[in-house]
Amino acid sequence: MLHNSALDDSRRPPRIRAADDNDDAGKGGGQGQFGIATKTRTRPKKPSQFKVLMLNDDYTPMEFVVMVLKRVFHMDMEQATRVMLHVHQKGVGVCGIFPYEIAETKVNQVMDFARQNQHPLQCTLEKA
Ligand code: TYC
Repeated sequence: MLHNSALDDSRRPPRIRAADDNDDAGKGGGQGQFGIATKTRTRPKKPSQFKVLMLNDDYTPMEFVVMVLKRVFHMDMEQATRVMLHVHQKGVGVCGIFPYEIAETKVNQVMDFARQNQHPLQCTLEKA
């Protein structure tokens, strides 16, 4: 795709303006020269993303892991089975990538569900 960088500012640093840029120096206010140096973002930062990781263990039944992946991560049977087998074989696997609060909620749901069923299944998050 052609990229017209004259129209696209997505790759530019955010426009930052100082709160004391008001050109009021010399009007007798004094704030222009000595105002508090705060900076305001015009565009909010993208929220950072977190991977939710599932860990292997020797005791949690495969069917339970598949059920958790379907329930918490909305995977279908095929996807859930693929992720479960990947974790079983490699020791760890990614269930999904989410903003921090959603990732944390999903980790808690998996851990609560495992505990209620007395399985040692572990789930954690990591910055993407
Ligand atoms: N290794 C487990 C077993 O053989 C299955 C398992 C898969 C457990 C993935 C945890 O995250 C897991 N029963």
